[in-house]
Amino acid sequence: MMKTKNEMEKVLTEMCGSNLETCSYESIYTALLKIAEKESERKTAPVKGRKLYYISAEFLIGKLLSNNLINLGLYDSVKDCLEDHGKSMAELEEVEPEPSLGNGGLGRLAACFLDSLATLNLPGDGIGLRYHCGLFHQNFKNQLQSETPDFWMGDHDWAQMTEKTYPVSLAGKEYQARLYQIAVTGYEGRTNHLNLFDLDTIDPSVIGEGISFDKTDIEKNLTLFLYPDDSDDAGRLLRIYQQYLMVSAGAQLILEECEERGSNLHDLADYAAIQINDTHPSMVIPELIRLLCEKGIEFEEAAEIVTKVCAYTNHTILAEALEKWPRSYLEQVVPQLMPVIEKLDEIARARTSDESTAIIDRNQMIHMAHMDIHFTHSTNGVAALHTEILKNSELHNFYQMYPEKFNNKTNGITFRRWLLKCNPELTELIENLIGSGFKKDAAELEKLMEFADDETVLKKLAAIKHDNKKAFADWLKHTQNITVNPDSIFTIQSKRLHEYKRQQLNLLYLIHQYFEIKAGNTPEVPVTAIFGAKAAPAYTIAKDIIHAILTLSKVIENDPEVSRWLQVVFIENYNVTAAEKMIPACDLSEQISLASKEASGTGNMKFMLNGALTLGTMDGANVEIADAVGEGNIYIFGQSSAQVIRRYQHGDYCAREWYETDANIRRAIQFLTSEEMLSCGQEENLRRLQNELIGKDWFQTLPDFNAYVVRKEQAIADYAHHPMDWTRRTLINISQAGFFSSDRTIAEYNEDIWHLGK
Ligand code: 26V
Repeated sequence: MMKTKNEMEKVLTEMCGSNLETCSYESIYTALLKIAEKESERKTAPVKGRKLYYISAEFLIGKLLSNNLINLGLYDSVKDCLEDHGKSMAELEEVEPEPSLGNGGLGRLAACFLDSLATLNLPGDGIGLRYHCGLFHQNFKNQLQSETPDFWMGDHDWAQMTEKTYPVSLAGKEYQARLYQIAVTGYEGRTNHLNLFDLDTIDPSVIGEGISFDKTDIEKNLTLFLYPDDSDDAGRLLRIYQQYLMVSAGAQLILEECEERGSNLHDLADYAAIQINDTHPSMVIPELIRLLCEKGIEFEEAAEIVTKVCAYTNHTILAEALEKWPRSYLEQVVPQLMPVIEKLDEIARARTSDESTAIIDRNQMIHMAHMDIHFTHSTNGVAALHTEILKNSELHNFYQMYPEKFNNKTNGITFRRWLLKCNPELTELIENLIGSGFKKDAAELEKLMEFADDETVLKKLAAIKHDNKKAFADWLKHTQNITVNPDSIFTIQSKRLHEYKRQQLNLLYLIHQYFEIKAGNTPEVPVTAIFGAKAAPAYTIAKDIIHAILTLSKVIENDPEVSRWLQVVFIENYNVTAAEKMIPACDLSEQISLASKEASGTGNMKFMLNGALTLGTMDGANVEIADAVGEGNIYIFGQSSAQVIRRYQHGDYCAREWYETDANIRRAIQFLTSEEMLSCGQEENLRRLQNELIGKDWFQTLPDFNAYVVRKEQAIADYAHHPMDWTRRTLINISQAGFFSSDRTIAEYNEDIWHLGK
């Protein structure tokens, strides 16, 4: 293994076939990809005992080059060697396309988990789909979002085609699912694999305008896109096709591997643990039972085996996001599963007379989460509050039936990508202060507390934040031609666009701020409000919110009186790569979902780890962040989850009353259709959003508005007047971030649910 710079130089020069000064970044990238692949192969190890299969429709892995080089211990020698030859890692990284195989938190969590599994030397592979275009590319034109396909697969990517194929029957026709594999390198750990299935027959020429395509031509379109909007029947059916391709091929792979390792299938639970990531892979339950029965096992035993093998994670309490399929859809696409699902429904009904827990309900809808809870041994939520809400309200009837199955696993993030990779300066400072143990044992960050009052350290920390803000500003200029002021306070809200996440609350605040500045009440320091968010293509109001923010950004830009103090920036095509640039540059992290609605959030953890203070509601993992740092080191505001749940139960929330009685709220909402806004934006979109906020406001933005304004103004004043204290509090946040390492989360899953072999 070539550890030193000189060894690396020799190998690279040989592979690139010319002097490193003159060869292209593309050829260096291809050479490094091969080197990393070879090195990671060396670190694959045989499996003893139980192996985990993490099945997920999404793995938002991000770019892999730097991550893999760091994990394999090659990063420094590559970086130094390239620098000697006038080349930079930053430019090299630009060559690699980002695999866009996820929507947001759920997919990114799966990627963090794979990293932690390999780092902890645990045998655990991913199973998913190889989407050719992944999630759409977001474009802004006239302050509106439009979508185009993202052809992320280049000639050289990390997914290696294998000879393995598995037959999968879809709507009575047999298809061959081909296995591709991406090596998952652990930080000084073992190599696992991400197994992605695909068809050889996919044909991008069926794509029409934007991201539209003929949704009926399965052979050509099945893995073209990450689940397209399900607003029409063909789209919903396509999702079932995708899901079954994934679970059927996945189940065959699992059984094959376990039999090869000596399982007689009756003892499958000694060889395999399957984690079902949300309900998208739930059909793996009936599919495994079907396959086991085909191999001669009795139905009841097969159902018991599968229950022992499988565990389910719930990632949302939004009712509309809990998948249920009309029976006729499954009859059409996967008729072979229907007898199995019917029997499972009978068994579940025999356990209880409670109709609300049925798998097939009276309207002939099939509830995937219900099947998961009945036929797995574990159901977990992803943050303490979320799990409590599942137990006490959303899934209360199930909790009463199976209290022993319910458990919490608070999410986490991998520190390799979200600290070592994205914030090398901060990593170095931490290493100089407390040694390098924190890279594998995140709890060691706590040692930083010792420096909370050390002015020299705090000054260094503040300088690093400033450097990161400048680097982010350069990146913004270079990629999006936007100029921002690194001496302003950066407030960032980056996450999928959804009404429950309440980007519209931030928008209303910014309008409020606009009026205040006009009235001479300028903030203590200039403010740069940054957003990053994609809206689902069919989610009209979400797109209207983007439009309103972009329009406000223009209005302010055109108004020198305001733009000296306030700038609104919306990053186009927010993705993992953009997140890696933004997060280290953030001062104030906006985590402002309606309490009870955000299952966990993981961006909140990334910002905290990189030295931002959180402005947030008591929702998801914010609650645990607040507990960890203490109330003086976080800005909490808004209704509690209990208040929100009560309001929903009483059904007595009336947005219009708030609008009519509160002058500030009224002024902000009215501004949406003001002359200023209409001169830059579209009346139809702005008016629709305005009507939504006054007439419905389902996610209760208005009751939290005033508390939000007060807390945010306080944060901005603190930042401006007490910079040293601000930095001290960011240090406390960093020191308390250890709990939010996905290494801790994975260790808990293993301890309580998987019990993997080593
Ligand atoms: C899915 C859908 C699909 C159809 C319509 C509306 C809708 C709304 C939300 C979702 C979310 C799917 C699940 C998900 O991504 N959950 C996220 O999982 C993260 C990792 O556990 C967690 O941090 C986020 O709080 C949670 O929203």
